[in-house]
Amino acid sequence: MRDVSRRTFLGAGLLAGIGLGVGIPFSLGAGGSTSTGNLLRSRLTLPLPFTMPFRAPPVLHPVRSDAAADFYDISQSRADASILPGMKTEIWGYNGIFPGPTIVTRRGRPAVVRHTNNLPVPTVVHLHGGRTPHDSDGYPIDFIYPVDMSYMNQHMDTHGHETGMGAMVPGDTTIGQRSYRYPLDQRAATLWYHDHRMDFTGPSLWRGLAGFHLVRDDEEDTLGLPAGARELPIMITDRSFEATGNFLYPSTDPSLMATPGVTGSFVAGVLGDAMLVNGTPWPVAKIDGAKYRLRILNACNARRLDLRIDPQPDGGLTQIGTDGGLLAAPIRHEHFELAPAQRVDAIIDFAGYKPGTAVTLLNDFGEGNMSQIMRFIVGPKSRDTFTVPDRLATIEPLTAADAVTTRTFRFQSGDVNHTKGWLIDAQPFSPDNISAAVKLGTVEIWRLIADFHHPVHLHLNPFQVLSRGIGGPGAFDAGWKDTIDLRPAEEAAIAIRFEGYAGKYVFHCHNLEHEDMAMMANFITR
Ligand SMILES: [Cu+2]
Repeated sequence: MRDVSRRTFLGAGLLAGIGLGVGIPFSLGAGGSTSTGNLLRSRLTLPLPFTMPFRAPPVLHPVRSDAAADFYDISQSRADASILPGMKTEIWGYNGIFPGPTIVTRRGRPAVVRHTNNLPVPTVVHLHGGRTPHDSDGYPIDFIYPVDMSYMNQHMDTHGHETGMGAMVPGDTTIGQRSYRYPLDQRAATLWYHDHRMDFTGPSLWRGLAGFHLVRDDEEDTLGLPAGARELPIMITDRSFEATGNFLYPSTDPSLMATPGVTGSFVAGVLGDAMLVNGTPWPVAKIDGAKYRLRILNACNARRLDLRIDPQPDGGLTQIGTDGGLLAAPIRHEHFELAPAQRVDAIIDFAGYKPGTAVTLLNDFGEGNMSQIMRFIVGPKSRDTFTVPDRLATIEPLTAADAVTTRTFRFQSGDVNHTKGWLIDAQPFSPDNISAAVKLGTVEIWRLIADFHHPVHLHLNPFQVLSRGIGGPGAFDAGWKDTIDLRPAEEAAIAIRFEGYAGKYVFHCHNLEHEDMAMMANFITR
């Protein structure tokens, strides 16, 4: 039955013709291609950068706690948000806000998050970077159907039966509500939760379904890292807007019920022309002259970022962590490349600037206003006893010698049913195909080969980058990753230690347009 749906969207969405070297739009920066995607221009005048105040998402408190877990409640709902001055933007938000509330938990303390779907369409929640049992991992067809099914029923009646929800074999579904159980027996790290519904993840995140989930632990606590007002979550999303102030997204089927995908050249990826940080366009933050911890997440659908602080602070951008938590030792960078879904945990020392200095977080992969992200206005030098330690955490390095097997996966465009799509090993995603069966407790090497930019994400377990091409890991590959930034015509090798839970999990491209257009596959653990 998946074939029906897949054939429909391939016919409708990809007629523009993707092929190797033909018709793939790239966003070009000074150094060549920087993102695989196409710029979508807003139909209104965007605000000037650095005119709106920075805000952090609120922290979500448990509704109750017992000896076994903390319990949280989230309502996925539509709301009118104030994103542009004097306008309303309809969002889909966790608790009706974008980004959703931040969940903060400790290693080994389970969290149970009950999501209620007050949206018109089915949803799925994935905790990105979470080491989670299969039934709470947000498998793409494990839908939470809406509390109110009227919109779904209406669209199934008109055109959904043959091609959309009606043609799909659902997974483990619930109606209205689902409780996700997260053991969180894992290192402190910057995780995030977001929608993961098969074929429609791109438009769902674009409308706002994303939030931070921070895990803390004793190892991190011993470092005395900047905390409280000096620990800033920074979720970067590019977006485009309709003339009405609503988000603009080029869905083939705006009902998001039947035909997946996006129109025309946007099959390569949707790049917005407004840079939002925690839902605010180009915000400005007033800060102390002191060291800050910035947890930066690239939550863009397709846009890669090249972060730089201007003027350069003392010590540059000191990286202390990555997707999977703290590095073994800090790394100083003058700039930092961040692909969609990746995180960088960084210490920035603002004490070296004269009070009143405007310090800008830049994106050297962007042009015009998209080359800027946010601004800090530095206040007076303030009491600060923190110094970055030489050693941060214990990380066991994985090597090829640890591996029991090597597998190869190719991420590329190619023919399916006489048309083109985004594929892994020439296969479009199907819940029924298993691409790898792995044994828990073993290490494997996966060779990943890309035609264009593909940020490849594995569920369940983090990995270490062993090589890119014939060289070693890149400058931004250190530590435990859950997403690797594969560049055009690049091959990389990663080492994964599979552990935790038996079940079926996905790996996929985190360019969300590629993911929705079938660049996803299953592995099973046993
Ligand atoms: Cu991709």
